[in-house]
Amino acid sequence: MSLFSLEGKIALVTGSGQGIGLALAEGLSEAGAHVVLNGRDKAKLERAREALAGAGRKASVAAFDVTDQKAVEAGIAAIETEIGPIDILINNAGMQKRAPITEFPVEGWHEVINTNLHSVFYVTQAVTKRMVPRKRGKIINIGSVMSELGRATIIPYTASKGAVKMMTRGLAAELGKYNIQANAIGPGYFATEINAALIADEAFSSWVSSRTPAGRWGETKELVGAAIFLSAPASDYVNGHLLMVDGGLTAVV
Ligand code: GCO
Ligand code: CA
Repeated sequence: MSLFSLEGKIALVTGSGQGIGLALAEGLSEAGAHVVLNGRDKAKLERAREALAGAGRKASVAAFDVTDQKAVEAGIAAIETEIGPIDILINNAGMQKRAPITEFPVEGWHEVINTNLHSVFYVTQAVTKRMVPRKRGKIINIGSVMSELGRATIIPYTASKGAVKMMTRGLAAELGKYNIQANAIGPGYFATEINAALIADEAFSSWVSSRTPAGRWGETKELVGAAIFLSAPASDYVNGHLLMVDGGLTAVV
């Protein structure tokens, strides 16, 4: 079995109806995993599942709101009984809101923290309760270059992604002895739905290209290799690592 094969593995990717989550689900299914697509919009997930099935991939849908702890527990229990044991969890669900701290709406703070951080606690708790007795598993949290760097107008998002980095280290500390590897991926600037406004902003878009050694924005399929690596036996001795996929942005001034 190749060090990078996911054959026979079940992988849950939260927030995988679109954007980075869908790209990761497609990539893991190409590496052989049975992917479970998650989000709140069942119809959108069904369309994504049909597209994967059309390409001969194994895919299922588990629609539940990752910010609702009871729905998460029920959703994870249903996956494990109806589909099988979750081997790989990618905590990808996330959102972005931009405004200066002086005028950032309080409900916006709560929405970002609920979606980007509380969800990681709820889903990871429900999944690891079942992974620990099996003594195997892979947790991959989607952090960000903002896990390490600050940028004006996105303080709630940045706080959530810094916390995701530290949760990853805590999970590595606690779960390593059960042969569960917890790691994170830190995307740089990718052309996804949450960044549409940034891409449309000529000045910002060219700033990203000049600030990034690769000299360009990333394409979501360029995150797949890191996700397969951290989901596969190839990373069985990698714990608590935040793997930046950012064209070099965080490596340079
Ligand atoms: C922004 C962007 C960033 C990146 C994301 C990459 O407003 O600066 O949304 O937050 O897209 O963090 O990981
Ligand atoms: Ca660091």
